[in-house]
Amino acid sequence: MKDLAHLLANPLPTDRAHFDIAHYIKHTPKVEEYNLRQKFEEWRETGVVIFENAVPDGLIDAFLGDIEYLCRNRANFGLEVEHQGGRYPIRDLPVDPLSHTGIKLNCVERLSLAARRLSMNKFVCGFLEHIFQEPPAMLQSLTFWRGSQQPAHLDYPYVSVQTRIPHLAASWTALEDVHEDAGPLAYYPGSHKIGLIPPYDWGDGSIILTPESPRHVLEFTAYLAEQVERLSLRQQVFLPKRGDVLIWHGNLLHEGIPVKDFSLTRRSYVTHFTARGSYPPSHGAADVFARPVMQESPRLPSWR
Ligand SMILES: O=C(O)CCC(=O)C(=O)O
Ligand SMILES: [Fe+2]
Repeated sequence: MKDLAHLLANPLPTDRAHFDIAHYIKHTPKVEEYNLRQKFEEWRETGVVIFENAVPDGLIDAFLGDIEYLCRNRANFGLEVEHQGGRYPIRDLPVDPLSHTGIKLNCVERLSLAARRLSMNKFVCGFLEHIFQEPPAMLQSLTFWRGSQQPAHLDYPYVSVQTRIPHLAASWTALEDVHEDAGPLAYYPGSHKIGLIPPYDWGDGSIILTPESPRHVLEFTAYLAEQVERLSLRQQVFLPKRGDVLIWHGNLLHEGIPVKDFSLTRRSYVTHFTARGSYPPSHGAADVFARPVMQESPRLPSWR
């Protein structure tokens, strides 16, 4: 069972108290285009780093082209989509996949080469290699056309296929400039620190949500809202430009804030990562480029 003892026994190596950033940076042979020490310190303090203008424009265009093609031709596709608590093959979604807030397209990388390339961004993967102290492996992606309006949460109770639960981080790529009324991403700097928010018990000591969990997501949401109040956590809204990428720690509290103007899109692409050594063997290739394309589906334009 994944319980508190599992959490405590498997921290990220760089979250261990004795991890010395200055010593590590002095001895790593990897040279980065950015100030690694500064980014590392920001990460430790806030649980977030941001790389501006980190994605080539053409790749974003190719990805958006794939999504538009997929949605225009959705009768031919079975990709999973989440909408109002339900999961549907995209061909059966009762609404236009690009029309409503809160809709998530799951794992488009199964169909889109552009998605795989977006996930394996060099800044993201390079930085995560420092954080994990081993190469990262992509777990899954989520594509948003509009704001998610998802209340403040932590990802690890939901993203829990990795063999060591704390070996988790995510990247959030802006596919357009994000307007403050479009329901941007927000986060609570510093909330990732071990020992600050006590891990939530989903029942019988489980730290992850399972189909048998007696606790409901709404109870988790209420618990986290209490913690925000108790710890006076400060919300930081992220208003990126197209091509900016934010990486968050797997224990960082974050949310999609309410949409104020429903005419606005908020196109973004999220990838969850684990360390290669925590990638579940049952999930096939750890290298996303070695994974097969989803069967019985036409290829999206970026493969051609
Ligand atoms: O983009 C958002 O609004 C929230 C995304 C999120 O929480 C996630 O993908 O884990
Ligand atoms: Fe999340």
